[in-house]
Amino acid sequence: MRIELLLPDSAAFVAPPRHHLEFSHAFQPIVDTIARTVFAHEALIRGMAGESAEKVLKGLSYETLHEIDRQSVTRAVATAGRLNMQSSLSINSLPHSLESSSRCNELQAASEASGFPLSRVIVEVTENEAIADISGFTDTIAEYRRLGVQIAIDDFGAGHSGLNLLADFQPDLLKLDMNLVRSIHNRGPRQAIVRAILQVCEDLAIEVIAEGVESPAEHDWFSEHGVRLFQGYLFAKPAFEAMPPVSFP
Ligand code: G
Ligand code: MN
Repeated sequence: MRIELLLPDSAAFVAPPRHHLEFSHAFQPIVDTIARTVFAHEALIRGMAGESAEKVLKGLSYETLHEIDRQSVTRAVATAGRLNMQSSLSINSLPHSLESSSRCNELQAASEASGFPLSRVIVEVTENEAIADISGFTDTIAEYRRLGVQIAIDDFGAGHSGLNLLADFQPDLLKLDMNLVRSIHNRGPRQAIVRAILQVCEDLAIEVIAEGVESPAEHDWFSEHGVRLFQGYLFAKPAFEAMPPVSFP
C-alpha cells in the first residue's frame, strides 16, 4: 500500500506542525577489512540517555513510528555533520516513510544545513517492507538515487522473500542478516545459502555487508569468500552520539 500525499496547488500550503520527539542515535562502524578503513557508520535509534531502540519505540502508534522514522533520517544527517563524520552514513528507514517528495526535500535541506553530502548517505530498508509494493518502491528509490543517495537492503535472509526481491529491485548494498552470519564457518547449509547469495550479488554488482560478526572465524570465512565489508561487535559496538574506535582483525 502506498501512501499518497495530496498537495494543494496553491502556494499557500503550510506543512502541519511537527512535534519534537525525544530520541538520538548511536553509531556503529561498517568496516572494510581489506582497506582497513571505516566504510560507513550505521545510525541506530537510542533514547536520550542511550536507551535501546526497542525501549524507545515500544508501544508507539503507527503514526508516531513514522514520524520518528522521518525525523531519524534528518537528525542522523545533522549529527553526522556535527561529528564531522568522514565515512558514509547508513540510516534505517521504513519504506513507507520514504514515500513523499517532501522527504527528499527534507533530506536535501538537512544535508545542506549540516554540510554532510548526500553522496555519502545510505538508506537501509528491510526486504519484507520493501517488497510490499515493488513498483511504488522502485519509483521512490529512483528519486533518492537522483540525489546521490545509495540504497541498502537490511537483514537480508531474515524475511520470506529472499532472493526473489533481487529479481525486481537491485540495491547498491545488501546486508546479510546476522542469523546467516552466525557460526558460518561450521554450518554447511548456511554456507550453501550464503554462497548462492554472494554469487547473485556479484552478478548484479551489489556490494555485500556481513552483519553481526562476532568472531574472527566468521570474519575469515566471509573474507575468504570475497566479502570485505563488515559490521559487528568484533570490530566495534555502537557508541552514543559518537564514532567508536575500531579494532581491525
Ligand atoms: O536491524 P539492523 O540490522 O539495523 O540492526 C542492527 C542491530 O544489531 C543493532 O541494534 C546493533 O546493536 C546490533 N548488532 C550490531 N552488531 C552486532 C553483533 O555483532 N552482534 C549482535 N548480537 N548484535 C549486533
Ligand atoms: Mn540496519
